[in-house]
Amino acid sequence: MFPTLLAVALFLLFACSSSNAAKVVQTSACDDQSGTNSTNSAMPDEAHYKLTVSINWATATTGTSPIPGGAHFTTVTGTNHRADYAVWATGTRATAGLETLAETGVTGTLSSEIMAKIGAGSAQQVISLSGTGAVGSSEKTLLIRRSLPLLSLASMLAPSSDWFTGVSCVSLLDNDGNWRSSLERPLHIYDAGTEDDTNLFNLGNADASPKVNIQRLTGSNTAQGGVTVGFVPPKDVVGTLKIERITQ
Ligand SMILES: [Ca+2]
Ligand SMILES: [Ca+2]
Repeated sequence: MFPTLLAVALFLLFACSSSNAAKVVQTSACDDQSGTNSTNSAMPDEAHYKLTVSINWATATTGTSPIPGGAHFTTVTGTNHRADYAVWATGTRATAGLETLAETGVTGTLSSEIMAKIGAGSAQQVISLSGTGAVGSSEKTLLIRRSLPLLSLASMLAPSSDWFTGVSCVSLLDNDGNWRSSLERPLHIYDAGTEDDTNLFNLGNADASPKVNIQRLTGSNTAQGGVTVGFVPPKDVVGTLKIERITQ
């Protein structure tokens, strides 16, 4: 018994000391993981950031259709997290939480998924910003932990089948592990791959069968049900996300 316990203790000691001395290597679910493996100790462990979502869908109509009546964006939901967790990513299947958000705007399932990741140490907080009309903006100030520097957000483009906008794995750190002072990202339109798109800008579509990977809609591609998307790039951008470091 004793030699076994000693062996386990020695293994744990070695594992802990080696993880402190070397870079922390994580299984990555994110393309962008800038600064996540940096050992830059000069940077503060936390930073305040202001997020501003600015929407202007009025300039992002399809090639032949005006924006639909009642057009709006639902509550923006997401988290800041490690590279071993992607809330969503193009080329992968949507989670049940993203499917529900993209199809109905309801955020409860996605929030539960994020809560589970918070419990596992892979995410810090459920981030929620107010939704907007077809034109509008919404902002939020957050405290971000340096060990969880990647930002992911999603908001349903409504009404639509399963189309949404947002960002995935935007690092608030540069390659040297310094907090970025400000950055801006375009808000593209994505198809969650979970609902047929035959009726454009309509909630009354069938569940996708089979479900496919999340893809960015660029106008030149064809959505589920054989629908030609018809966006004229760069009009597949419905807004911008501005991320600014602030001092408090
Ligand atoms: Ca779809
Ligand atoms: Ca569905």
